[in-house]
Amino acid sequence: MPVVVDESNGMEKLVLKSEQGAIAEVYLHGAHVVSWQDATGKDLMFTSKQAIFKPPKAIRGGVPVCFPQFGQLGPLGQHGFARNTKFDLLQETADSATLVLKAVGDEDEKYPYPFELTVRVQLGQQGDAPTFTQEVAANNTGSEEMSFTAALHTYFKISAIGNVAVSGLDGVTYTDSLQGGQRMQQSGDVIFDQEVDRIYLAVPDSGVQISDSGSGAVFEVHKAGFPDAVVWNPWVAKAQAMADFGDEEYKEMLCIEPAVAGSGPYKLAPGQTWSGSQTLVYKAA
Ligand code: TA6
Repeated sequence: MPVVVDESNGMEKLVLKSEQGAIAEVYLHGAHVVSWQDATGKDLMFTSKQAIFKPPKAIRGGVPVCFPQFGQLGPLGQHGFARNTKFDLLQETADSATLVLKAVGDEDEKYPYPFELTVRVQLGQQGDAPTFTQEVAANNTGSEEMSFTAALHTYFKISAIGNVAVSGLDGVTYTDSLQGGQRMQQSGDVIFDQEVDRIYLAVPDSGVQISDSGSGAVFEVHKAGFPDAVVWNPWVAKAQAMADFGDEEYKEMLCIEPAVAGSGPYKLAPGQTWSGSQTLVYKAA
């Protein structure tokens, strides 16, 4: 499918469709995936009804690409500038797209390091389960060492926050962003009855799952290249504080974000490339 202009916001996007009928929409702005639906049209990712589709503003939902910085882990604005910048289309097929950001080093005076960031999105199928694979690669095209943190800040659509548990993190050390980065150890599944904002460190690449007792569905989160995983639900106060997020929308979303965060920053020598990926598997009831 060629690049199309979304009539509602005038922004360029690609609409990917798998052989089985799953659909994903990827904006050139930020190489931002804003939706992933199964073949029945069910939303598997969350995007706020109040999301602002007006560059350079990052879109609230889907998968913001956080690079060359995650959060406040560096001198740049929150989550770096890749999610606020338009990518070029390198390649596309019916069910995949590859986009690239060729940063020349003047995007932010605090980051005078040129790089190329490639983002590839691929829809697939694993038995009856639709899959979503996203690969990122950062190549240092400059003459100096560059360091970065990063995340694929994925917003999952869930039945209700009280219905979900995240497994696969038992015993994993995390830093609690709500407690000044205090190091803690996860005991059992992660459940949600308040704001949660945690960076889990050195997380196994497979085994993290979101189980939704409301729908009976399970999301499997597989990753590579990203050592950490961020778990975030804004809960009531933070939801009310975000203009591009509905006050009640915290109930229908959960972020699990493969990241180079607490285990970073990573460093790239001139000419060196780092790559990371996530593969999401949606198993309906
Ligand atoms: O995902 C964790 C986090 O760093 C939270 O602290 C919260 O700020 C969230 O990202 C959203 O950040 P944003 O800049 O998109 O509002």
